[in-house]
Amino acid sequence: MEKADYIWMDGRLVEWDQAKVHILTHTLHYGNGVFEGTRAYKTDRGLAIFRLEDHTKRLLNSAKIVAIKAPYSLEELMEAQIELLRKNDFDSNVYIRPLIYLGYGVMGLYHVNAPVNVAIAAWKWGAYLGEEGLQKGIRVKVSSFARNSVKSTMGKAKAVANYLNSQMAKYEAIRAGYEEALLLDDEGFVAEGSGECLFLVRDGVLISPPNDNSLESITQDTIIRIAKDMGIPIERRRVTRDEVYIADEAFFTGTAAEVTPIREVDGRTIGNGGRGPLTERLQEAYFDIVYGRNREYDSMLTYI
Ligand code: PPE
Repeated sequence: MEKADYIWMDGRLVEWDQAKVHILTHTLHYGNGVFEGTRAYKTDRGLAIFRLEDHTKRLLNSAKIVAIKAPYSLEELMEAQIELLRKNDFDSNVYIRPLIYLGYGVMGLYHVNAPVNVAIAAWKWGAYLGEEGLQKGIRVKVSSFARNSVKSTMGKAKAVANYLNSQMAKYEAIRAGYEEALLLDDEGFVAEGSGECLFLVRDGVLISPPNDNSLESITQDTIIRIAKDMGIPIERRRVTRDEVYIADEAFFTGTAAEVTPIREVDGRTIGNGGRGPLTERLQEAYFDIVYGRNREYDSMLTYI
């Protein structure tokens, strides 16, 4: 990865190479921590963070869910992210990664006495599933791993521990020659990708599963708002894997993945085998918004 100058740690800007933790950091051993992934885009009016407040709210909600007392307020965390981007003086798009974690000083599973630390890093991160993926679409495999069950984990939290499952699904998909995994829930309905939500298009209708078994995705919400504004009919309902196979179009959404078309699932070609027409329209509209080219959505941007 490409280094930046500074990382924000507990209220201080620390040089990138000095941003270290103790080996007995609680989160490293027991996996209780929460994070965000937020992008900032280089617009005509400078760098702008996309939906900063929504991402930061979700970070604090995640902490609440896993019973970590965040030591900073919403305003302080938003300000910290802005400060980090200003001090690093980036000349391109960046990805921002805030992390609330349990630090050094207490071991054992009873976590509430462990110190709570916060770090925010930002770095240049290009197309998550490749530049070609954004244009031509990616190949996806339905995972042998079920998405974390709501009976034993809490998927409304963007919790560090939830990502072991995502990692295993991603690893399996890549090893099998695909680019991304699609996870079903424990009843067999489509849940989400390893780090994305799924959309289908059938007969001009945009379909996305509800968030009972997926992260409450900010990109998914953005696409739904765009589609509403375009007058495109939207359905939030459960989807099975065979419905994905016969969709006219399919795509993934996520902060990192942005809007990535899906051209194949389990050896079945989706639609025309490339980026579908509605996918392309929504993708274009999404990029117009994040790059500040559509003033109607300017309230989603925080200019640095
Ligand atoms: N589901 C999961 C499991 C998920 O991790 C993400 C984001 C989403 C859906 C989409 O959420 P949103 O970004 O709010 O639209 N995944 C992040 C992690 C990527 C990584 O590899 O790290 C991201 O896109 O930033």
